[in-house]
Amino acid sequence: MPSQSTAPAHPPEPVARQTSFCRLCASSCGVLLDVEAGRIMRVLGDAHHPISGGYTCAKGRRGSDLVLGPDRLTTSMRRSAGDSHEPVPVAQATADIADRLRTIVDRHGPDAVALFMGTQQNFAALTPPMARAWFRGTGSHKLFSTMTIDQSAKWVVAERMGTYLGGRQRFEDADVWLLAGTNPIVSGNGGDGDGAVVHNPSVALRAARKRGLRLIVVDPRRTETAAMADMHLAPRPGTDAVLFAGLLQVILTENRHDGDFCRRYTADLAALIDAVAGVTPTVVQRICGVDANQVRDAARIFAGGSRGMATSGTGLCMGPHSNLAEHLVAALNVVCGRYLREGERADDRAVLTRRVPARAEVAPATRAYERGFRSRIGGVRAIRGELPSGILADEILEPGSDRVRALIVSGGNPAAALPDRGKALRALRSLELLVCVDPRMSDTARLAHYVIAPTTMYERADHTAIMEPFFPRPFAQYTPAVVTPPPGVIEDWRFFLDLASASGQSVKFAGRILDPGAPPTAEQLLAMMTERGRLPFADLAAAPHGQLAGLSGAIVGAATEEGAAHRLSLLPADVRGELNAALTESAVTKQFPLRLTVRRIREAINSTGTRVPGLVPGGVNPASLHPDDLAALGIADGQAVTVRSASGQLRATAQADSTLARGTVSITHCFGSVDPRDDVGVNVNALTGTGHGVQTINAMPTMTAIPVAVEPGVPATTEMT
Ligand SMILES: Nc1nc2c(c(=O)[nH]1)N[C@H]1C(S)=C(S)[C@@H](COP(=O)(O)OP(=O)(O)OC[C@H]3O[C@@H](n4cnc5c(=O)[nH]c(N)nc54)[C@H](O)[C@@H]3O)O[C@H]1N2
Ligand SMILES: Nc1nc2c(c(=O)[nH]1)N[C@H]1C(S)=C(S)[C@@H](COP(=O)(O)OP(=O)(O)OC[C@H]3O[C@@H](n4cnc5c(=O)[nH]c(N)nc54)[C@H](O)[C@@H]3O)O[C@H]1N2
Ligand code: SF4
Ligand SMILES: [Mo]
Repeated sequence: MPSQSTAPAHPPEPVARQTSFCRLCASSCGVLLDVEAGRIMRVLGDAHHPISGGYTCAKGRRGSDLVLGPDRLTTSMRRSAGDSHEPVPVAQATADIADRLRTIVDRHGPDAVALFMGTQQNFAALTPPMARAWFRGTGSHKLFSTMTIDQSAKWVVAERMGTYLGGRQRFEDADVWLLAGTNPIVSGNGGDGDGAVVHNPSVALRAARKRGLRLIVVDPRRTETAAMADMHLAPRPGTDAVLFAGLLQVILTENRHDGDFCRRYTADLAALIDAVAGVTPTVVQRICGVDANQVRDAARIFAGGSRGMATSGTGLCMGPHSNLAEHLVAALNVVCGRYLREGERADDRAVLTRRVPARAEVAPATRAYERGFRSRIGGVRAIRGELPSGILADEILEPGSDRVRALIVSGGNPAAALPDRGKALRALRSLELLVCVDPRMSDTARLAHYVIAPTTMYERADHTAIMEPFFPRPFAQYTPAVVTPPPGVIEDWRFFLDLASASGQSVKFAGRILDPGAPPTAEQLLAMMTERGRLPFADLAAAPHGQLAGLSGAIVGAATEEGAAHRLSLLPADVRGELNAALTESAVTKQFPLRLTVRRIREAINSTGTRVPGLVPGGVNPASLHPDDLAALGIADGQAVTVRSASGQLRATAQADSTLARGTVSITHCFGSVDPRDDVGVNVNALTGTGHGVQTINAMPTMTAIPVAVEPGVPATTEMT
């Protein structure tokens, strides 16, 4: 803003109102931006936006502070002596990085180079394909992303069960829906549903309930979403697999399943019936702490609905037995036949991207991960071309000829996000080369040799191609850059293209080899990405509030001859073994009698927002407990406490929260700082580890439902992260 005391040399420019969309989370809400003298003065919801209808959240309305705030990097940085950084022109930085990568590859081979793809990379259409294109050119196998410390249990399910290719039932005409370990009113997530609860979620859920949808929520906390539900089951954290086995038991023994769907599309229903036979509502009550009658009612309500799915989020996919829990959620949908049949209207949401025809058949389980690149760390295999991020720190630290020595981080903050924070920080600090592409000095950036300063969301042209699966209706939007970026920054995609050419690699994008001598513009690349879609790019660019694409008329086709022979595997032997383990293990111990769960807040998306002054209430993330638990522990609301787990400890401020089930502690992730002088809360990954409880296949650590103890006061030892 122009200073009050100095008279402006020119009359102030008028405020111009521009349309765009927010790119901080998958919701992609339509916004109006008041721009004055090249700065965004205000962010408002776009009431004419066909999907978000004027809705924005607290962090979206602070979007300009988030991207243009005081800690915004306006030039790339290079680490100088000690831990300080000095500005470096991006062309110089790119040339240096290419040199250093070449030296590392010459000495140790391409697998010494790794890429970590973070959450914010996904909200820029051009970044993921270009970062991947650079990475492909390196010849390395060391590709990591946040998916494998998030919901890769969903990948594991598809690998072990197979996938029905007709598509999933939709929220819009569902009469029942079950949300487990997800709080869409805050996260805009809702599991891999159909996007209906992603946009303006409270309004969407209220409207659905009004038309008769029955909502069941499974969460140890009475969340904002649970408060709107017909039924709220609050299991002990980490016991969801048993709860879902129990729901299946009721449905199968009471013959409430869809026998026709099961006969046509599953291979082993009898094995599932047998495996869950002993998991009666009484057993569920004992293990999960959910009343047996509630289990029975929930099963009957879910199976009694004619349409609607069970979907899940991080609360399930991060807990112990996460692969099993997610498998049983999928099994519940299968036995209730909650998929689209031949002749029904097919999923239509591919507008800018190519539509994959839906067919009433099964892609069988292939367990392709068994043939993936094998890491020397525990023999863990790549799944869907990625190594699990749970082994990234060990990939860097453990000796071996293909040890990771150079790491490029794109739109992520692994220093805050990885499990076992102590080990993760040690690993990041020990790299020969750490490059972080980030508009802020994040924790990861502070440890990096080079920080590449990219444009931020309102400084770049973009479209919604990669967000399409999250829209409830076929929709697409394009936005031009609304404000001019500072001269020292570079578009994320352009950094990866330049790095590839400085390394002598060619880059393939949307099916063609790009000429590094004459790089395309962002608009040209965005247009290329949409060539196989059904909406011409020119039409898209002419629709400032985005474009509803209408229905394509596509229907679910008949099975092919080959496809008709395939079946879903409901209960492979390894899944059965996991169920037996989940039924016999008891995680509660005297030493760690409580369970730490993780939850999201409206005001921050992962670490983004945690440092914006005045955005997060209280500025830090407290450790919340039920008031009766606090009283039993002799802890007052607001008092300093120590939270301990088998993996570490942290100091936090206790907060009374009566929405939590007894025995549960809740802390939001991705807060805290590597700099002890910053007062920005605590990092929950001081309490997570990569030892006990790590899942087979995707090496997913336990990142929620962690056994902990809470004590008043600060710890005697000073070892804190
Ligand atoms: N214990 C525990 N740990 C967790 C979780 C949990 O629930 N519990 N959650 C896990 C999950 S689900 C996830 S997804 C991860 C989050 O892990 P990450 O995705 O690694 O973390 P973010 O904080 O989202 O990092 C995004 C970074 O991108 C930067 N950024 C913003 N805009 C741009 C841009 O336009 N370009 C570029 N290049 N960068 C940009 C931000 O400044 C920020 O530093 O954490 C995981 N860790
Ligand atoms: N505002 C905001 N939105 C976000 C993000 C953010 O940080 N802030 N992050 C984004 C990202 S990266 C992701 S992956 C998605 C995640 O989206 P969600 O999965 O919906 O994440 P949460 O809102 O944390 O909801 C998880 C819920 O799981 C519950 N839970 C914890 N442990 C257990 C358990 O053992 N069992 C059960 N049943 N429930 C449990 C928690 O109480 C919490 O309510 O959100 C995205 N959207
Ligand atoms: S929900 Fe909030 S952060 Fe997400 S797109 Fe909408 S305004 Fe932006
Ligand atoms: Mo995530």
